Amino acid sequence: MKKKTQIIRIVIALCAMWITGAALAAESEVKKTGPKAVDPTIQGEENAVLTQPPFVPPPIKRSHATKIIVRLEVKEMVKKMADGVEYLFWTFGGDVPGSFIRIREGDLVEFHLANHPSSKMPHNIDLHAVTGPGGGAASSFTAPGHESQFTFKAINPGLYVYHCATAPVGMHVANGMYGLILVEPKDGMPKVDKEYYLMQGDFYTAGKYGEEGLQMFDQSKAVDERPTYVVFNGSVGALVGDKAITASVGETVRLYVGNGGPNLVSSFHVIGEIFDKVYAEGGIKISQEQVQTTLVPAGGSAIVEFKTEVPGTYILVDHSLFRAFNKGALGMLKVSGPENLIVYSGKEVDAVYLGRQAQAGSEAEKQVAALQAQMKEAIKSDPKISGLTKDIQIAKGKGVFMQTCFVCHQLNGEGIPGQIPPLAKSDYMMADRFRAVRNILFGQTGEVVVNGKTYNGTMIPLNYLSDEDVANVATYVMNNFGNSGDAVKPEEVRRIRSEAPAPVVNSFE
Ligand code: HEC
Ligand SMILES: [Cu+2]
Repeated sequence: MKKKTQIIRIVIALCAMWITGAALAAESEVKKTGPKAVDPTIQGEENAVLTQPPFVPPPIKRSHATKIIVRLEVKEMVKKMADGVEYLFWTFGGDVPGSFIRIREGDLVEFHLANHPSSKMPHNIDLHAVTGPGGGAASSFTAPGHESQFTFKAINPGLYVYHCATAPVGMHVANGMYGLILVEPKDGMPKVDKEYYLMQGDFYTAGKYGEEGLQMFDQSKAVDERPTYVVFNGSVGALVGDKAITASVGETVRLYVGNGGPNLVSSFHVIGEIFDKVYAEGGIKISQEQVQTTLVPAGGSAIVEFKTEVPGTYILVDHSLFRAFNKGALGMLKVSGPENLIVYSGKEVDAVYLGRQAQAGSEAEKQVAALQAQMKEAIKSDPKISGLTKDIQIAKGKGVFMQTCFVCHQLNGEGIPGQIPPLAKSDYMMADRFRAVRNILFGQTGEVVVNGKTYNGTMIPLNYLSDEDVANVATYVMNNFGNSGDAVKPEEVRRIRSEAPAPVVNSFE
């Protein structure tokens, strides 16, 4: 019941947001030609180079301030969260984290925020590099299919987070709406050989870690700060295997590390490296040297630098280790080049230590998917194995029955005379292979005749059960209590679930 009112409230809030969005958008159309400030220090004009993670735009060579035009587009898109797991990400520029923006201290930034017409939500941007109320949020509120423009002067150098600040802010950030903007100091950043961009984020899904399919955002997990996923660059394995970042022995590497949160603070560590220099919290001073682990606050950043001495695979983690090994906060830096046995000698990656992450990467993923498809085919055509899968389903389904159905239908499936119909030897249930599935997904109410007796009650939908649970419990009840029937497959449940609920049949058939 509480859930229902909550949903209604959310719907009302969304409508209100949509209306204000439309109003603001209309207003901004009027304001478009407002006065433009003139800044005498600005010479020329150029378009900002934006890059997708893990890449960083080239260093700025200019020795003067300029007017720099940044065009960023918000897109809501379904992308991979982990193998077999998808999520509707809200992105700045199509990626999580959003495009990396690099400008110079003193630049005048003409910022264009477009919201793709396919978006369902209005969005805006709060850049921590902006000095001014809301960091640009109010001036950039943009309805789907619209574009906003505002201008700011980059007064403060540093590595800054940007994020969406549209209500509910936590949810927009939890869906991936964050990125980094580097405001290089006037004299530039010291030269290094390699620069990369990575950003941690915590994600909250209705299903547990690794549960396949398109996963929904889970508000209560987010409020409780119990993330299902904690990842670098938007998905489990985004920086693993052949997607690892790379360097050669002897090169200096600089990582621009951000943390979008929305909740967790990151204890950023590279296993087997020591940060020669850390610019704590994304400031422009080297704050410490010889650092093992540096804190990256939610809504904050850090810059770390180190020289690679020994070839091999270096594991990037949030050293809150269950996040790394059980929730995805793990990446790789692959360093190639000649061995340096004086500094280190030993085997490369310990596959047991890293578990599944060690062999991940897109090639391995494709291989596994192909093999799994082959295995499914082989299973289908082998009657012995398909028999065993049915037995497994029955055994699992019993567990679901004991948690969910038995309170009404009773342990022996006999039901309660006059109130709850029996599942035991139920002619009604067994007349249709998917009747049990439909009952579970869509509920049933009104008169029903089971084994010659009439019942007139209500079974509420139990559609919170996963496709697998429904398939298993249906298989269990149809192969128990004196019934015997076919197994129901999770794919069949998924298909039925996606159909509109069949009209309830109050059968005297
Ligand atoms: C809260 C009580 C309740 C729970 C829990 C419940 N049911 Fe039912 N179920 C009913 C009632 C009441 C009816 C009859 C509805 C009507 O009269 O139209 C029914 C009808 C059915 C029917 C069709 C009639 C028959 O006996 O063949 C099936 C099949 C069924 N339930 C399966 C299940 C399964 C499987 C579960 C567990 C996943 C379950 N039910 C959980 C109350 C419940
Ligand atoms: Cu947003």
